[in-house]
Amino acid sequence: MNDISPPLEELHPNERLKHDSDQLRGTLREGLADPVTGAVTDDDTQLTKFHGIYQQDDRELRSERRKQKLEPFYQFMVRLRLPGGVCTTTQWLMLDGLARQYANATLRLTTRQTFQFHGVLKRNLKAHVQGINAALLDTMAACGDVNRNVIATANPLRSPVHRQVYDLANRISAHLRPRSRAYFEIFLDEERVAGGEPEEPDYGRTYLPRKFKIALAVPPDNDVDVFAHDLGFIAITEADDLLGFNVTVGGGMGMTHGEPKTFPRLADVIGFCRVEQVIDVAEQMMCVQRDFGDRKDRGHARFKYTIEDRGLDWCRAELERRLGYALAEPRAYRFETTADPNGWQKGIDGKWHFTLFIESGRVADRTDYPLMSGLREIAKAHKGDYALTTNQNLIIAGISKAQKPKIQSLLERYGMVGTRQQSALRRHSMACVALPTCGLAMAESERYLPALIDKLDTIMQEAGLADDPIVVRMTGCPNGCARPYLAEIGFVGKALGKYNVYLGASFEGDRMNRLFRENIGEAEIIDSLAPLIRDYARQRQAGERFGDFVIRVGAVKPMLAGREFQQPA
Ligand code: SRM
Ligand code: SF4
Repeated sequence: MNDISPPLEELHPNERLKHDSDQLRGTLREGLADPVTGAVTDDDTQLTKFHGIYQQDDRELRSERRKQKLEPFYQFMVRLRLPGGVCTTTQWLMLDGLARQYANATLRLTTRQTFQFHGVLKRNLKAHVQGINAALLDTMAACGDVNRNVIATANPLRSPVHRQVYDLANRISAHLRPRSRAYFEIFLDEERVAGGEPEEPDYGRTYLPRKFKIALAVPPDNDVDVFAHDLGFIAITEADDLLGFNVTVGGGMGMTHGEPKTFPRLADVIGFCRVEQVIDVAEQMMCVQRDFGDRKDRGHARFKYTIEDRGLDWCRAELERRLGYALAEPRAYRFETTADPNGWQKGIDGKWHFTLFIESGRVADRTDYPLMSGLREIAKAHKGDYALTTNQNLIIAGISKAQKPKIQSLLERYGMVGTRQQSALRRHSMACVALPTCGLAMAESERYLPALIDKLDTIMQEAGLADDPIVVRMTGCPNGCARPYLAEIGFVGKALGKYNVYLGASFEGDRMNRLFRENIGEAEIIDSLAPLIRDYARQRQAGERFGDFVIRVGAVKPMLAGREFQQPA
């Protein structure tokens, strides 16, 4: 049971807020019904997060509305809990309808394998969540100081092992979901049961010190970036049997510019557990962080800092004490890529899967590319699954041989294949949301990276590298939502039009990059990267990746440990 020791007064104010929230209820019910403002109270904005909902405002309208003496244009971002990232095509059609009815007519596929809606007004919020509920989906614990959406190597239809791992992601998610009925009462009009409810079994009244993230990877794919997570499980298989998992702890991407005590950190492998031990390990590891994570300083509250402060040996011993058994020694494994496959893949059961690259995960209808309509038509034709990837892409999964020509013709009709063949560089790129909705963005990301890729593509083509993948990721601030410190080329926003450029992560996702140039604009980005790309074309060794090349030629030093991550002043 969560029994935090120092008096609440000595802790971060959010601890008191959680403690006094009546298990995440606060005054949300009243706040949502208040027609005078488009916002909820400051305290309630913290609590909506635990229900998967963020209050935002359109940042581009701020000054105009201030001039007109209007409150900011408040709106809500709504994030689904979708462990393992699969929905049926029927569910997709329902979500598509909700996006057009209540949100900004787009669906946003995230780096954690789920959906976000943007631009939902307060007056529509309940109806929107009820629509999600009607699709048998929910937004519980998609944000907040809890275990977040559990991610897994994409597409459970790929093999029985993928299916097992997907099922485990769902079981972990269900097991670690808050038990409070607040969500049901606030959004789904459930009556509160008289006599109160028991305290959360794992979370207590103050939940976790900070968010907690779990990923499951099936080698050779490291699409989930398993080392970027608080807790990770790397599947160990033998002759297509799942034997268990190597357990990783202490990964995280977020940092703050100019604050050397904050840094991204790659997780360490601490042992091996059997399949039937996974839920137990996940629960106990989360509870270790619940009890030892920093509740005074939210900038130091992620599990990675608990581990840096106390050490890996301590972490493993504390876990094993709670489990009542020891983890086994880690087993051998090998990752080859963090990328998704491209286009058609034949599954082991003769079914087909089509991976569609979705630029920055944004599903929208643009005049030159009616992607949202196309995916709607495919969803109507394909009675199966859509599997989201942690690279913000979409897999149309489990297509029969007979149905394949129909899907292919729809892909062509809506311009998703053929003329829209994307370069390898673009297919390996990701950008976070950033402006105009993200309140923390310092620079553009999703709206800018495509144009920068156009320019880098020209250099790549001229160098004869049109088909060579380089992992490129951009974020609008150092929080790392697109995991930029694991990109061969990472851009991290510093100010409008200015980025820190990081180089030299591995293609397999097991080495972070290092600062290459600080606070530069587009012209300098191009000028500094073009010669390296050209040299890469001429001087690379057989099979050498760009991230390895830049280290070999001395453009940056290799990263060895999180603590060494280079923080500019
Ligand atoms: Fe994130 C906060 C978007 C994955 C690290 N993230 C935010 C917020 C909610 C901004 C806010 O707090 O006001 C962003 C909402 C923007 C918007 O308008 O939609 C936001 N994060 C995203 C998404 C949508 C990016 C995307 O382009 O897909 C991803 C949604 C994931 C999901 O479905 O659950 C997203 N965020 C990540 C990841 C990647 C991952 O988890 O694999 C990270 C780095 C990994 C990690 O947690 O260490 C990440 N987001 C953060 C942080 C920094 C946390 C830290 O330890 O310092 C923040 C800020 C915070 O928590 O204070 C943040
Ligand atoms: Fe917003 Fe920063 Fe995350 Fe981008 S990385 S979505 S700018 S918090």
